[in-house]
Amino acid sequence: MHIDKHQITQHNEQLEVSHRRRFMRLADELPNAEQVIGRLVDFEVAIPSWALGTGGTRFGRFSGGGEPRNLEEKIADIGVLHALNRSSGAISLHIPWDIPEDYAAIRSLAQQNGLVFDAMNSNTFQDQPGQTLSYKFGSMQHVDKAVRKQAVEHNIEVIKHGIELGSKSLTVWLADGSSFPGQLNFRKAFQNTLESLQEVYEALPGDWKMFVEYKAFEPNFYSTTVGDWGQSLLYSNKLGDKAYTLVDLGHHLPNANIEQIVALLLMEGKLGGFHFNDSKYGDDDLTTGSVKPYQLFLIFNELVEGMDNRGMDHTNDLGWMIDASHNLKDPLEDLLQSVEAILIAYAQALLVDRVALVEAQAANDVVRAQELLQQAFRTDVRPLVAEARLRAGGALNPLQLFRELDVRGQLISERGTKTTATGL
Ligand code: AOS
Ligand code: ZN
Ligand code: ZN
Repeated sequence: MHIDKHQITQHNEQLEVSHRRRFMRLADELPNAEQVIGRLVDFEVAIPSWALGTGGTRFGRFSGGGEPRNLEEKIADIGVLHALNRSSGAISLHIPWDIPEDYAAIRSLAQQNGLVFDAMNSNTFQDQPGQTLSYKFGSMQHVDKAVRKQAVEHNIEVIKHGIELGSKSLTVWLADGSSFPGQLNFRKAFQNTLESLQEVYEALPGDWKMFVEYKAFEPNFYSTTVGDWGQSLLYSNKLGDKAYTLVDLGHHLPNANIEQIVALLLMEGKLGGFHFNDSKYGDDDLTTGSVKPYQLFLIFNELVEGMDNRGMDHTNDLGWMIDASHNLKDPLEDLLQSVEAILIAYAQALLVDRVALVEAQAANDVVRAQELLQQAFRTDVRPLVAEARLRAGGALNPLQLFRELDVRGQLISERGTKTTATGL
């Protein structure tokens, strides 16, 4: 499966006239349309290798067919997304689900698809075939030093794969925690985890970052050893300059003020990046922006505020990634929707009149401040996002073209209907 330039051009020609009309009208009203478009063109969000297949739950899994059966096919899938939207030019691998057999071949395949390797992800939440010791009672927190050592060595192994592929970061998400009061000595669990993380940190190349991902609950339901941003920040501060906190939007207790967390982490220089998704209840891993688009906008508002004032570069400074996986939709269509939602929220945040906002805040003009945010959020920026994609060589309407070309049908005929992509 491969999308040709001329297929995109043809699609864009069909939509060009109506797009141009809507774009001109909007651009006319905005003081900074060109600046926003420039930022959108530069923006990339990485796609995780495990989001390309149907997720499933313990109650069942319904395969959609044509799912990637190996790393090569995962790269091809993301290549399709990137060809369509020009904003998905990075893949995030998971070890051991994506162990590359031939580094050079994988690197060149990624290059042909215009992709770079984003953060590497380790896995100490499942026992793998042939593994000597079990992670049933945790990995880096474990009471048995031998289990901790196994977890550390696995992470170092993951770094080695990443070095070969040109990745520059390791994301550590630990399922460690406890499900019953009394099961765990919290302080010992923290100390063990810190020591284990320190050993991994020492193996990190000088130009690498380590992202410590927190999660409030699941698979453990009484305590989680990296349970919130405070705990993650404690670890990253103790580890050193290369360690950062990673915010997965689905990993908070209900109604947490994620935008405030983001603002403070940025202020501390400790925001590593994001796992974008959305949820109603918990770690639902739904399409980004599908449930709480205003929250997504408010997060981007803090990012624009905190990063632009420091002149930070959106493309290189943060690990932007989607972390989604669910049962119902075509995973590729879902990812196109997520990327679009992220670009929309980013564009809206770039529309906020910051000078006026500072004035309103200084004057305690609460109504005006709120109006300024809502004015930006309620602007339909889709023509700006489409224009950015057009200029970057992508499709005006990626989802429509995906369907017109029957990408899924082609993938099914190449790969079959009974496919299972490894992933969560
Ligand atoms: C788990 O809930 C986390 O979101 C992880 O970031 C991720 O889904 C896992 O590490 C898959 O590799
Ligand atoms: Zn995540
Ligand atoms: Zn998660």
